[in-house]
Amino acid sequence: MRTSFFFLLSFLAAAFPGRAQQNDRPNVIYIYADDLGFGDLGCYGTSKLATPNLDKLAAGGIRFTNAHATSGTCTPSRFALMTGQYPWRQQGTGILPGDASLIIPTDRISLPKVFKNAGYATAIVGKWHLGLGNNVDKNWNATVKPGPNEVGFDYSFIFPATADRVPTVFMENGDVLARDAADPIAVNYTEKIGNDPTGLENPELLKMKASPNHGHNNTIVNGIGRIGWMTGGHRARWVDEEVSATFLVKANEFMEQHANKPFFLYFPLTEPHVPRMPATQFKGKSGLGYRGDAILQLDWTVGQVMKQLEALGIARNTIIIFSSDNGPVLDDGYEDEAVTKLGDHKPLGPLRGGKYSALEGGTRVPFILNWPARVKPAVSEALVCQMDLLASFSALLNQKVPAGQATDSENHADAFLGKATTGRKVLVKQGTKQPTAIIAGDWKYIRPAEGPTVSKSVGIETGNSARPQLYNLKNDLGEKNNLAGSSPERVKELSDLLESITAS
Ligand code: NG6
Ligand code: CA
Repeated sequence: MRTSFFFLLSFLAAAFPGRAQQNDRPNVIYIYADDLGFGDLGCYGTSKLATPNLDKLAAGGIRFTNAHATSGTCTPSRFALMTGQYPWRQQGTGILPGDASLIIPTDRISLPKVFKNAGYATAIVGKWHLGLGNNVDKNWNATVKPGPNEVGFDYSFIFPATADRVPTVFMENGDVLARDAADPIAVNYTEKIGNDPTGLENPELLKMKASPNHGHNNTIVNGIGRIGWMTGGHRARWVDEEVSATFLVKANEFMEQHANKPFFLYFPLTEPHVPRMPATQFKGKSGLGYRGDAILQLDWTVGQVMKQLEALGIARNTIIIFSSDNGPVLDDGYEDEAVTKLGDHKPLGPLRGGKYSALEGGTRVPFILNWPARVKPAVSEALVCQMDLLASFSALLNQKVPAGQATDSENHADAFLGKATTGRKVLVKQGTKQPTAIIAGDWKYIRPAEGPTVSKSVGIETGNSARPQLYNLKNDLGEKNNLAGSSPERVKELSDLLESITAS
C-alpha cells in the first residue's frame, strides 16, 4: 500500500514536473519590449494589428492601464528597473552609446540579485544597453566585464546596446560570440576607423535607407547603416532577421535547463525598435510596414515562450510580466514605411506625446502580469512603475532590501498580484533628461521646460512648455486640457512635491 502510494507520488511528479516547484517560489519571466506603445496591442485597443498571444496573456492575467516606465527612453528606464532608483539620481544614465562603460553599481542590490539571493537561477537574454566594462576604451576580443553577470545574472546572452548601434554582435557571459582572433573587433563613437563601408559614403549598399537628419549612416552591417563605427569581427556580426529567433532559442534553452528549480529570466527584446528588420516569415505580414511586422514577431515570440512553459509543465507556476521600456516612435532613423503605411493604427492609443516625451505617451506603457496558479484575470488602474518590481519581489520572496539602497522602489506586490486596486501615490517621470513630470493620484503636473515643443526629427510632442501644465488624467488621459491657470494651488502643491522628491 505504502509502496504504491509513493509510486503514485513519484508518477505524478514525473508527469507534472512543474508541480514539484513550490507555489510561493514561482518562476518569473520579465519580457521587455523596446519602444512599444500603449495602443500597439489588441488587448490595449488596436484592431489594426493581430496580437493573439499577448491578448491571451492579458485575458488570463492582469492588464494594467496605469503602469509606467520612469523615462521616455531606454537606458534610464532599464536603469530604474535594475536598480530600484530613479535614473536621474545618477549622472550619465541617458541613452548610452555602444561602447559605454557599465552604469549599474555592482556593489548594490539589483533586481536579479533579489532573485539570486532567494536561491533562483537568473539570466538575461536580449538587449542590455546599460554599458559594459569599466572604460569606454575596451578590448572586445577578450571577456568584457563587469557586465550583466556582475550585476546579478548567472547567465547572460545579450547584445550590448541597441540594434542600431555598433558593435552589432551577441555576447555570451561577456564574450563576443563567433569572435575571431584573426579579425579583431574595434569600436569607435568619435571617428571613423577601418575600411568598412559606411552609410554616408556608400548609400548604394544599403537595403534600408537612413532617414535624413538622423545619423544612422556610419558602419554598414547587414545592409543597414548604424550609429558608430566598427572594424573587424565580420564573422560575429549579426543578421538582423535572425536576432529575435536567436534570443528565443537561448531563452528556451535556459527555461529547459532550469525547469526543476525556480528561475528569473529577464527577456528584453528588440522589437519594435529600429532598425526594424524582422524575420522573413513576418515581412509584409501586418500591412503596416516593418514596424507592424516587428510587433507581430514580438507577439509570436511571446507565444513561443508560453508554449515552452506548457511543454515543460511549468506554465501554472510561472509569472510572466510583459511591458515596454518607453513609448512609441515611428520615424526613429530609417525609411522603413512606419509612417507611410501606418493607416488608422494608433500606437499611442488615447495618449499624447510618444518616445522621448514627458507627456503620457512617453512613459505610460502596456503592462501585463500573468500567473495562472495565483492571479485572477482583471484590469487594474493601480499606479505602478517597473522600478517597483525590485521592492515587490523582495517582499514576496522574503528578501530584505539593504538599507539605503533601491530607495525609490516601492513594494506594491498586492497591486501587482491583483489583491489591491491601488498602488503608488506619486511617481516622477522624465521625457529625456530632467525629471519634469509628476503624477499624484488623478493629477499630472509638468514643470515649465525650455526646448522645442515638437521634436522635428521624430515628429513627437516633447511636453516642453514655457508654462506649467496640469492635467486631470482621470477625465483627460490625452492631456488636452491644461488646468494650470484655473488651479494655481494644485500646481503649487505638485510642483513643491516634485522639487522635494528630486532634491532628496
Ligand atoms: C537616439 C537615436 C534613435 C534611437 C535612440 C535610442 C538618433 C538621431 N536617434 O539617439 O534612433 O537609437 O537614440 O533608443 O541617433 S532607445 O529606445 O534605446 O532609448
Ligand atoms: Ca526603447
